[in-house]
Amino acid sequence: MAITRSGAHTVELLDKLPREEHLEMYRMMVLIRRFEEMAGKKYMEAVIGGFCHLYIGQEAVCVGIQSVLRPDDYAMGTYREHGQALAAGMDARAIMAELFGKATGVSKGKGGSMHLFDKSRNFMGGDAIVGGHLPIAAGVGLSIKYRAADQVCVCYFGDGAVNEGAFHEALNISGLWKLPVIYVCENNLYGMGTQVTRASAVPDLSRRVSGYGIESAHVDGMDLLAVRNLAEVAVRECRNGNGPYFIEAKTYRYRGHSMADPATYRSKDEVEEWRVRDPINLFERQLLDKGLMKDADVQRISSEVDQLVDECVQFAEESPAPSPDALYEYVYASEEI
Ligand SMILES: Cc1ncc(C[n+]2csc(CCOP(=O)(O)OP(=O)(O)O)c2C)c(N)n1
Ligand SMILES: [Mg+2]
Repeated sequence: MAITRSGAHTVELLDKLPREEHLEMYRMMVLIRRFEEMAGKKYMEAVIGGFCHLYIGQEAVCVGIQSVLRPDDYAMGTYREHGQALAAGMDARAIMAELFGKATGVSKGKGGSMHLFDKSRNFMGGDAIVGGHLPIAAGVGLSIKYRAADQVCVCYFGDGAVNEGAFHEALNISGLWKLPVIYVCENNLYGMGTQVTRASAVPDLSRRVSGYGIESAHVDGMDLLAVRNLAEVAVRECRNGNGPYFIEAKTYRYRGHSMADPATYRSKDEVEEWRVRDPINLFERQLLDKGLMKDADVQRISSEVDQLVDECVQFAEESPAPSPDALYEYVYASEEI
């Protein structure tokens, strides 16, 4: 029988975790924000081509989740996966180079923004098909179980994916076979321009999995420590063989669905209401109030991150485009990645 419950209270985590861990999570959220602002700028300059979906506003979700994973755990996401890839420890320079379509990119310039991949970090990619990677996550979960390992696989997706057939097939088999997969639904209220209440018969998404015997919970996705707290529970359950686990993180994207979307389907007031609870500002305030961070730390992290993002752009600009000979490489799985 599935249980639905809200994320646990989080304030104790402020005391419990070492200061360095807090600062690293803060730094990662700032890096994701600045990296994406730069990606948006470079897209508008037509330096980045193809699609580009920004994660700005949702940073606390992936940083909170990834912060409790081990390096040998797996993660995968949608086309909105820059932040998840960074939080999984992938090289920011190689991610930017991928966005620029360069040979030094994480997918050798063949994938672009929606197909970031890194075997060394067990990041199994972005995926452009809504719901398409959920069965893949179930497959990774099956491989973990088959090997009797205690890894977990995190699968990030949006509120739009819960209405896809692949979602229900993946959750059913995961529930039946007790696979160690943490399904993280980032409910940012919209699938492109369609509000979740206009697309889902049951808009309380954490209840949608009750038919599959999967434990589920929802959490304030703007509160980093709330996300981390719930992620700890989910990871523990999955490592102990009590998976899968479903997390609904209630969050918001400030930008349009993609760079091509002026977001006219929602009011400016709504965006501003969410910005008041900006995840980076909220966590910064918590750390400053607790004395875990000083204004000088904020300045230092800000300039270090800006420098890194500038290095990313320089690296991407100076990198070569893939050679025409590379066109047929990696078409078949036999080649080493
Ligand atoms: C199977 C499929 N149907 C439709 C699309 C077009 N499409 C791309 S993104 C998207 C909206 C998905 O919204 P959601 O799952 O909430 O994720 P978000 O973009 O909000 O992160 C749609 C319909 C697609 N890529 N794949
Ligand atoms: Mg959405």
